[in-house]
Amino acid sequence: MGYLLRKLCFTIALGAAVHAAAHPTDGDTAQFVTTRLAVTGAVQHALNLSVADLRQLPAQKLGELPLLRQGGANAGQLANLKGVRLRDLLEQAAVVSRDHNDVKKMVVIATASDGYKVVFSWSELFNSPVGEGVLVYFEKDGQPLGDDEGRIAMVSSKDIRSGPRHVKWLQSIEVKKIAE
Ligand SMILES: Nc1nc2c(c(=O)[nH]1)N[C@H]1C(S)=C(S)[C@@H](COP(=O)(O)O)O[C@H]1N2
Ligand SMILES: [Mo]
Repeated sequence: MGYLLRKLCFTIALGAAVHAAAHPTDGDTAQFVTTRLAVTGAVQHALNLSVADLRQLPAQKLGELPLLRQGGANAGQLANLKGVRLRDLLEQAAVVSRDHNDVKKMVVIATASDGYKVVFSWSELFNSPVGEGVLVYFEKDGQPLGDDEGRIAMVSSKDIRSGPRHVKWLQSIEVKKIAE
């Protein structure tokens, strides 16, 4: 096989593997279920919280939220959620900033147990209307979250299309300064 052909095959195989990892099939989702959430990185107090710990923070509720995919297609909806604001978690962990311009160069990376990741900027969370709607949630219809997204998940309810930043099986939150 010529070099280019081999390279092409490798690229296709890799693409398929990455795609499979990002879209676990229903039925084998139990392996992704998370029961604790770590808050790490540029924070004064790293946190490792159970659902019971999350319940100690001020509760937020979310009624109904249609989910749209990145391309605009319908991806169902979320309803009757209970959780806490990501902002409140970050305030508890206390973001480290040496001077008042540091936070403007920080991002918050949310990682799920299947490797899915989404990013927020500090400014988006603390200085824009988006922050108000970013909910780390653990309850739906008064019940713990099912294996399809639980036991801890997150959604950015003020996004134009809220499918992409609906993070199932949320595992960690990392605060990181990405520019000097
Ligand atoms: N943990 C995790 N959450 C995720 C994803 C993922 O691959 N893993 N995909 C996201 C995307 S891009 C969309 S549109 C919604 C809907 O995903 P679905 O394909 O499972 O319906 O979940 C989001 N949350
Ligand atoms: Mo998506």
